[in-house]
Amino acid sequence: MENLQQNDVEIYELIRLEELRQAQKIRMIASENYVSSAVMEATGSIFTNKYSEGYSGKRYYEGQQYVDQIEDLAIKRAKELFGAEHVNVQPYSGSPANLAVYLAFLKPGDTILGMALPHGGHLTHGSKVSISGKYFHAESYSLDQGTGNLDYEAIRNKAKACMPKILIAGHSAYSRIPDFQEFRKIADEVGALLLVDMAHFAGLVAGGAHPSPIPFADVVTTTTHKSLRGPRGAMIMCKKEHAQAIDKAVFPGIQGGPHNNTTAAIAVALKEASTDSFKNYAAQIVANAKTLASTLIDKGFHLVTGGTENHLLLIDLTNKGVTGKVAAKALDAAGIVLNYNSVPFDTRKPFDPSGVRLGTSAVTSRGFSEKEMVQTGEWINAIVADPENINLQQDIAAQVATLCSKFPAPGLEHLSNK
Ligand code: DSN
Repeated sequence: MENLQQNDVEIYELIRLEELRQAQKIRMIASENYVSSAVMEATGSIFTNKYSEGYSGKRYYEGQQYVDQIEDLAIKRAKELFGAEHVNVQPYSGSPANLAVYLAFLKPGDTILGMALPHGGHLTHGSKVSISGKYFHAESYSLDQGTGNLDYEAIRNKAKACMPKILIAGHSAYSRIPDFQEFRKIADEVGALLLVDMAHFAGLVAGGAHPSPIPFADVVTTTTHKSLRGPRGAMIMCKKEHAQAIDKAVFPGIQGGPHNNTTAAIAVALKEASTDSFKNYAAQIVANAKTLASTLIDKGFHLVTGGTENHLLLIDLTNKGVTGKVAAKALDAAGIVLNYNSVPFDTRKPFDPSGVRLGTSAVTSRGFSEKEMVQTGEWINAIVADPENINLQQDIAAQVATLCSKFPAPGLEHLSNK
């Protein structure tokens, strides 16, 4: 980055510091990952210079000879990987993707039904502070209070009571596999479209480590940068009959020109995600999450739903006498980065909730396996037991950095021994 160093040393140095942070810490924010150098190169390519409102073969500006080819390739690869009938790769990220789906099928005031945010849903699934809850009549379903699992009879009853136009499945903080067939049945019983937001587990679906929602849903949205390990972006996949409505909603409905550098990088990530090594990666993400879950359960941690079937764990720390925020900050100081998170039926506020959420997509990208997960669980246990102990945090942070140096993260291999 010689040019950057010369032109803007402040930004240059901050990027170098962030590289070190990502190299030396155990990154367990469930929505984050490390992209390959190939994805990074495409993201930083000269396609960032090009405008291309419209779709392949029907653009509003000239000079699209190569843009059309990258967008066509990204779409073809997504269709093959996920078995989708129609794919739009232009949404800037997950929130605009979901908004485009609402614009395609709803009028202001229409009813949507999604998982409540404090129970693991996403802001854009109808939270009152999001446009999805302000412009539409948003109803929500909760998890079963006893098990922490999805309760399909409760969802069915809620759907029959509010008759949504769109039923939303998918989540940001739920560690089990949804029954997409059951969601389909409920949607059909009330005449709703079924939208599945698979942003968190798209990589697991791509790698065969999680059932696919594609055969059951009318529309599936996903970001491309979580377990799928691509650039910051999103895709919408849908049945052919909805193709025109979705495309019109993305452009010109809510967006202008697509970010072609991102589209190029999505295409690269989709190629990577169709390899056998990505299948192994997806399986290892889940194996790592299960190992971490059992390590923590053995140490008396209370995991919502009692465990995990995907990449993430949601831990209720109430029995440990520590809030999620205190634990998250202490763990960050010890080199283990995660986020504080509400747990279902939380009695605390979202900015200082009872739980933490963590995921294994990023650490698995750097090669952590079961042994490192057990070690990570032991460190988490030690910090949570004594969250004010600065010496302990520093001691563990040094051990974390040593461990990380043995597992070079994709794109940061040159820093692994610093
Ligand atoms: N912010 C993402 C997450 O952390 O789950 C969802 O958009």
